[in-house]
Amino acid sequence: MAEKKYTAEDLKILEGLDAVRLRPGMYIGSTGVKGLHHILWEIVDNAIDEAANGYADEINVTLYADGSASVEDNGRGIPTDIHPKTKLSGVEVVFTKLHAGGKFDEHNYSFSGGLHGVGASVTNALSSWLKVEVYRKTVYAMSFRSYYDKALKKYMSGIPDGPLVDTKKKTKKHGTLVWFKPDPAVFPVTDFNLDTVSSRLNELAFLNQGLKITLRDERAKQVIETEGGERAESDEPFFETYCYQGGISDFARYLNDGKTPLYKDPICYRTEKNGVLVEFAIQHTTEFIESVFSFVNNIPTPEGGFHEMGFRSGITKALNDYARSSGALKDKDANLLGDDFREGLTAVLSIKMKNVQFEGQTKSKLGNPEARQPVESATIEGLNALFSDKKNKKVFDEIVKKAMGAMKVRVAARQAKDAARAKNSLDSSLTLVGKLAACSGRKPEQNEIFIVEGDSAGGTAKQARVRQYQSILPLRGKPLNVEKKRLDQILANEEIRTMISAIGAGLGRDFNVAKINYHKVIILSDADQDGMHIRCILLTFFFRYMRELVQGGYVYIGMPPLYKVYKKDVTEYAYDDTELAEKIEKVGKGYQIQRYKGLGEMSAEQLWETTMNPATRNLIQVTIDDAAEADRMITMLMGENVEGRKQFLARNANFNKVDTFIDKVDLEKSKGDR
Ligand code: 28F
Repeated sequence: MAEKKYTAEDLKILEGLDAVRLRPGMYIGSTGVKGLHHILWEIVDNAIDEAANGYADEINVTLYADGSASVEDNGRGIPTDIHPKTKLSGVEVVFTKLHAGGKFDEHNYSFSGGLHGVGASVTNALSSWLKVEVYRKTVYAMSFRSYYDKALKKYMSGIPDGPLVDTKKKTKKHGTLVWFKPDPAVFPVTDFNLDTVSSRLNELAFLNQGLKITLRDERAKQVIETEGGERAESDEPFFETYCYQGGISDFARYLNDGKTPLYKDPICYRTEKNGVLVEFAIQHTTEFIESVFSFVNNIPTPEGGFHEMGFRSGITKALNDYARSSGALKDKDANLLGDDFREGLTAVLSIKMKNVQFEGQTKSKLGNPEARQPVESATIEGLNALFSDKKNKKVFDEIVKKAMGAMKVRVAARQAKDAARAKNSLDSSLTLVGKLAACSGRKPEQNEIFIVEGDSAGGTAKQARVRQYQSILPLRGKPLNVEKKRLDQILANEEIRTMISAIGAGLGRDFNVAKINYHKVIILSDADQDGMHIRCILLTFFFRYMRELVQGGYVYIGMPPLYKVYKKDVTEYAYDDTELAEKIEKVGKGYQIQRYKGLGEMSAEQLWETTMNPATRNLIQVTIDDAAEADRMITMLMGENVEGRKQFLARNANFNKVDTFIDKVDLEKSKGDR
């Protein structure tokens, strides 16, 4: 019997909005802060689609004090007529029917439906209320709400208050407005994060050349500069506009703020190959690390995938060809490696294709093998076209010169390493063993390593630890700031080498997260300026050279308490000033306060209880929410460009250095994490 097979995607359509309520995670990943923003992105995506199809050029997003958000585009407006088959208006279809994968009709040049691609109905199902206005000569309006029906004893999700109505009010506008309030019964936290929203909208503006996106946050005040150059709050709400005539070329420039480019304008190219739209922008700098940011259908793919592979091999092939044709490489010379060409490279790769498949730990890796070849040939074609133009000769000669330099360092470093290994391999391994107090257990999932500021705190931690699963690595003084350092310089640093061998999974492109010895790498430094600096330096190192360690959520920041509040037989610890007030009240009359100036002041027992015991400690998990923003931030804060850093800090003066950094690296606080 020829039975039609239904896939999971088909089933999603068959199910109603109740299913979304029942298992929100299936549709938006989680009901945490990420999921909350996801329902905003579903609406924004539809507006972006309308713009990508050429019908809209402006999108306005507003965040309101009551927790609601609105999105408006100036496109055609969602169809208001009744669909003959469903007997529903286009608006009702969009907000009450689940759409799987390839959104809407086939004729549209639409590539959305990325991560979940379930559409605006999911936003409706997970909102307390949602209102739509469509501007098509007159204003059409429809609203929906979710509520608990006592008689039916069930939750009603995204129910229309009535059919779509033509209010007959004349309008010169055209487009769609969607206004919704995330349901607190679904989301434990319903505050949109201004930073998250603004960086994503900014990114979308880069990815959609010429599109004007505005963001207004009525919960926040606009910060203005007074005549004296001071910063102050104005009476106006926060407002920002993002619009880039240069598209991803402007994106590359933006990422290179604070770096020194090797040539003035990014190299960029755009073409379509076998149904894949490929766009890239490249600009080399005097830095040593590579920063490639890739996107598929406007969705970031920090874990890479087949499109990035094609891009990398395309660059290597095309630039080796150029190096030979320009005479920089002679017949007898070996080809340059991809790594050589990518030293100091900043690149944005943006592709659009149908039926995308995301894979990997964080579902942010493109799993479509068919994407590779089109991207590779588009990259080669683009670079060939650009370097056959005489006026670009200087640019390409600079790139080859930089790559030749990288190659020479690479060869020299290899020789030095081999020589060193042959001479005193025993020596170096002994010093490594001396510093690290390794745990006895052999299960990486259970093991943790504390990287501790200072030998004395390191000593206390060694006494306090449970040696079965806790390793201690004390750091003497400030570790090396790896930003702006070449790999060979970084490897010359003993503390860094110790960390690499302790973690045990290699470094840089060779880093293999499957090999890590610890599933918790915990940075433990004092709660003062020096401690924060050390924390920044270590995070920079992990971000640049063990990115997957951070992406996988294996990096944590240990939070020692700031105060001990005690009397006779009660002791309480406070981790910040608000908590201090609470704890004083709790301990009551006759309390005493000790302020910890550093980890070193604690006894082994205290350190165990407050900072190391999984049942009672505070750990902050470090994750990367927005790799491009984090990269820019680190360049600004950790690099040598003093002027750039000053400007950056002036613009972000409300936060101190570390707060800004950490904000971007998105922290989740967990008390008692086991
Ligand atoms: C603020 C969020 O959602 N904008 C949208 C359109 C335009 C069309 C459309 C959307 C109707 C039933 C498929 C118009 N005219 N912004 C938005 N703008 N959806 S969503 O059509 C969806 C169809 O199912 C549109 C002609 N074709 C399409």
